[in-house]
Parts: sequence; structure tokens; C-alpha cells
Amino acid sequence: MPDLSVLQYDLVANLMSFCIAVMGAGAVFLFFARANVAPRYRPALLVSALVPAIACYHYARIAGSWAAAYVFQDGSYVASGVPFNDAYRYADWLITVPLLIIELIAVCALSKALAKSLTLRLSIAAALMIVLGYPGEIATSSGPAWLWWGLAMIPFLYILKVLFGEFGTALERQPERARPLIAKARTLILITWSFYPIAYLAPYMGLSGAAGEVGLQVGYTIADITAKVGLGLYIYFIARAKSEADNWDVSLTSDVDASHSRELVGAAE
Ligand SMILES: *C/C=C(C)/C=C/C=C(C)/C=C/C1=C(C)CCCC1(C)C
Repeated sequence: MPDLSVLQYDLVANLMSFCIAVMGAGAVFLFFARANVAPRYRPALLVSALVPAIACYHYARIAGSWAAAYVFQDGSYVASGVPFNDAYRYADWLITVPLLIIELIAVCALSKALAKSLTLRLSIAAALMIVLGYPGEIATSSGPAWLWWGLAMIPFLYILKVLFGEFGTALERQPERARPLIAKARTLILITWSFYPIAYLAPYMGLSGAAGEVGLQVGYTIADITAKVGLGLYIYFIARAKSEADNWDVSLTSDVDASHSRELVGAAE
């Protein structure tokens, strides 16, 4: 681990702490938000809540490992000799990345056969992508790093191909008001997920030392928050839009929504 200034060390430590708070709050919000959507979309929201809950736990471990990897000495942070454990990130991704795919497919309530086939193929591809990426992440020379990167890119590109191909076709049959939200959720996946394979290569493209390490930790953390809590919020809004399109009466479960639903009923009459 490279030596860090107080500012660099604190930037990472504070961002990890912020991430624990956001993931925890996101998990609680999405868990209770289930009540505001029709029962058929609740499993999607439950999965959306599980993802930041799992990440909240892993970030507590990651932040602990970051603290253990450094000691404060003569005005700056130097490596303590305890290795920083990057495996927590990969263990987290191995569980959460397939779950993110599952929540997006679940909220669409596609035909059973299509949902099953997409879920199976995409979650296996997602897990394979993470497993193939790990040996490269811990590699110390560029040969194996590039090799595993290339191998992990195959399932990654497959996921994007299916999301913008087959899944895109299924999207056309979604209710009108949910369609733009689903398309935006998919764009969020494209943008945030593309960040990871680029950040992974940073040390091999000239960004090394303290700036490289801080950049990587900050980048992964921001991407994780956006990809998990950001997507979770989209899943919630999609589920709300679809519940309304299904004429599900929100006032039955929530007082706050009663006046809104009366407006809807009024508009329908
Ligand atoms: C919440 C965590 C998320 C959304 C993590 C996503 C991770 C990726 C899309 C990682 C992709 C990688 C490649 C495509 C190649 C190099 C190795 C990885 C694992 C960084």
C-alpha cells in the first residue's frame, strides 16, 4: 500500500463511512417501500433492499480493513504491513451483481418463461464476470491482469448485449409510463457498470501510487452507491408506475398516498 497524506487517507475513510450510511438507509427505505407497491412487485423491492444491506455489511469490513492497513506516523499515513483486503469487494459483487440483474427483471413482471431464462443466463454471466476478474485484480504484473480482464469482459459484454437486445424487445410491452423509467434504469447500469473495468485497468495505464489507490477506492465506492441505491430507487419508481398502471389502489395500504390515489380515481372517472 502506498503512503498517503492525511487528506488522501481521510478522503477514502470518510467516503467509506458515508457509503455505509447510504447503503444502510437505502436498505431500510426500500424494505419499507414495499408497502407502497402492488404485491406482484414486492419481491423486486425486497431484492433491491437486500443489495444495499449486503453492501452495508461489506463496507463495514472494507472500512475496517482500510483502517488496519495504515498507521499514522510523522504526519502522514504509512502502510502498517497488514494487507488491505480487496476480496471483500469481490465477495460483495459476487452476491450483489446477480441480485441487481434479478431486481431489474423481477420488476418488469415478464412472462414466466422469459423471466426465468433471462434471470438464469444473466445472473450466471454476472457471477462468472466477477470470478474471472478477481485473479486479475490481485495480479501484480500486467500480463495476467490484462488476460483476466479480457476473459471477464466476455460475460460483461454478453450482459449488455442481452439488456439492450432481447430485454429491450420485452420492454416494448411494458406499460407506457414505466417504459422510460426502465430505459433509464438500464442506462444507469450501462454507465455505472462500465466504470469498473476501466478503473480496474487504471494501475496499468499510468495511474499508480497514492493517486491510483485513492482514485480506485473513491471510484469503486461512488460507483457502488450509484449502482446499488440508485438502481434500487429506480426499481421503486418503476414498481410505483406499474402498480398505478395496474389500477392497484395505493390508498388501501398507505394514508400518505390516499389523496394521491383519489386524484387518480377522479381522473379516471
Ligand atoms: C454493486 C457492484 C457492482 C454493480 C459491480 C459491478 C462490477 C463489474 C461490472 C465488474 C466488471 C469487471 C470487468 C468487466 C472486467 C475486469 C474485472 C471486473 C470484475 C472489474
